[in-house]
Amino acid sequence: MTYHLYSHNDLDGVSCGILAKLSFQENVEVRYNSVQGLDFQVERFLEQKAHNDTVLFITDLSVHSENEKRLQHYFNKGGKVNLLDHHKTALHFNKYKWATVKVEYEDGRLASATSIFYDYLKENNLIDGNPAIDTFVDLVRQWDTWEWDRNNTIEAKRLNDLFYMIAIDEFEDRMIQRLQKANSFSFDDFEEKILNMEDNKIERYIQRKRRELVQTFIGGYCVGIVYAESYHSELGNVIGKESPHLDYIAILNAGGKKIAFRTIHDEIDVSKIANDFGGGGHAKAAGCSMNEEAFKLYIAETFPLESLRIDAPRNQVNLKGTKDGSLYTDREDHFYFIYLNSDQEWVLKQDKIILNGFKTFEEAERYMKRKYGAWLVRDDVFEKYKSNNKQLKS
Ligand SMILES: [Mn+2]
Repeated sequence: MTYHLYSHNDLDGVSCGILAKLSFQENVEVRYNSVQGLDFQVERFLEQKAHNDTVLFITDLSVHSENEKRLQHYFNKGGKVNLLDHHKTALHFNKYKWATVKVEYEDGRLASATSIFYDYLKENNLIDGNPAIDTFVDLVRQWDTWEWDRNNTIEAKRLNDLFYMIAIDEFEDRMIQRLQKANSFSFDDFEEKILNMEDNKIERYIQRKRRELVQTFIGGYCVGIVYAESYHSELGNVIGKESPHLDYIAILNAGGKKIAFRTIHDEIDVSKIANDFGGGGHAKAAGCSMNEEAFKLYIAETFPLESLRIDAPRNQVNLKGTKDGSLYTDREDHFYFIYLNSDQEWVLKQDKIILNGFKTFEEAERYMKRKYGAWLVRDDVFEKYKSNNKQLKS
């Protein structure tokens, strides 16, 4: 028996290829495809390679309706084909005997192509499972379904980082060697080293990018805008957490004419915003192509804006949320002071004028940052301000 496996060219898809090679060794031919490339491969298979002694696996992808009919015809004539996927959009394939599409397990975990394929191989006694493979498959599954983010499974993110840092062939070889013999899954010294280098690189990139952030209002939302071609998830996460007053972050790739939207807020659904521009995605991560309207709103109109200054990072005295008060300034040299008064109310003052009272420090800061784009001043500015203004709290 020989095997053909056509799979997606991302971590989940390639990990199906790795499991296939562990199971079938030199008897499997594996091809990785983009979403668009698969149908061509399948047509070519049916025309040139289909054989009674051949099993076709399609994983992490599904075929268009023409190929769906061809595969059903092929199956009816005794052809051996298995389509294994986890995308909601492929659920209708479950009507065929040759397809298994599962989005979620009974215990609530989300499924990935690799986890479904592993289940299949185990059920059919085609693979000798071991704890290393179990862990590997689960890391891939957590990455692909974004469960790693909620569970804070950093190893899953690092596995995907590694996947993009080395060639697919090398990734396959490394994983196959490791999964054949190990009782547990871990990165080796070389991988740890390049992953740490990559982490540092991302860290520096983000430090630079957060100093280029501009803030504006678009469609009633307070938006942070930054130009970046890579590390969108990391950027969206760091900027979102550092500046929770922003409803979402728009990451512009001017060369690629694309916008990515990210939010950390549960009450905001960026897929709706992407949808307004003909794009789509998930509630917390979405994207669209840059059409004329988006270009005007996100690039042309924001081009004259100056970057947001970041809050002083190394203060000992002027800290956020202290009862005695935190001092900010803005581009027009106003000072903003947020403090707790004797009625246990957080007061926001602009220079000597009280603007408003708030229940929490966070609300006061959010109001000020959205309206004035102010930033926390350094300790030395704070000390000077204190000596010039003896009665800060009145
Ligand atoms: Mn997948």
